[in-house]
Amino acid sequence: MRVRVCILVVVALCCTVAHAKNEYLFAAGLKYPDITTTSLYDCSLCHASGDNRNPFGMDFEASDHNFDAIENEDSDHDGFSNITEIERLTWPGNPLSFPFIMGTIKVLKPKGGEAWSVGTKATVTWEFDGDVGDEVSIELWRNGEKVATVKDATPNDGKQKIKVKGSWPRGSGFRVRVRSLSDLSIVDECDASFSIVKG
Ligand SMILES: [Ca+2]
Ligand SMILES: [Ca+2]
Repeated sequence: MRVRVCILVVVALCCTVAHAKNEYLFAAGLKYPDITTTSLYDCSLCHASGDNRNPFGMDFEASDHNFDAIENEDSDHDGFSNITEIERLTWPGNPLSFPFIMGTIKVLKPKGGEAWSVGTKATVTWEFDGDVGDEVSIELWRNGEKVATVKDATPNDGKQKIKVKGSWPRGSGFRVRVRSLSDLSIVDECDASFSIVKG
């Protein structure tokens, strides 16, 4: 009986100590549930080693353990705020860990619903974000199949006039795609289809 009580006391003490140490980690998990299934859900979120805090841990302590107060700080000075790093699942206390920013392209024009007349010039516009490179290609697609590469390579300046060719099929279901030449996976298509009509 005495042995069992001792074991219970030891277990209880261990749990209390462990709980005290992990209290802030539990709080982090409650605050940011997405991290709980990742390697971020660990003492090293705030600690470099043992009791030594990393920059995020130091800011967390200085804020009186208030995650909200340091979300917009960039504790490790890697150019990404703590909340951005936590949302992207990189370490907010380690400058060698930061989000990979993939470029994006968004085709603005044509919007869809237009009718391009053969022989006239149509305008394609797009915007981009992140590292998309200096040049893009412009492609004409119809019902999921590529009709033509309208421009092999044109400066990524957000605007290009293109001549509507008589050799292209006419009818509905056309879309334009603008694609990065430095990363062919960065591509966008206009939101809705347009028509090509006789000039
Ligand atoms: Ca950072
Ligand atoms: Ca970082």
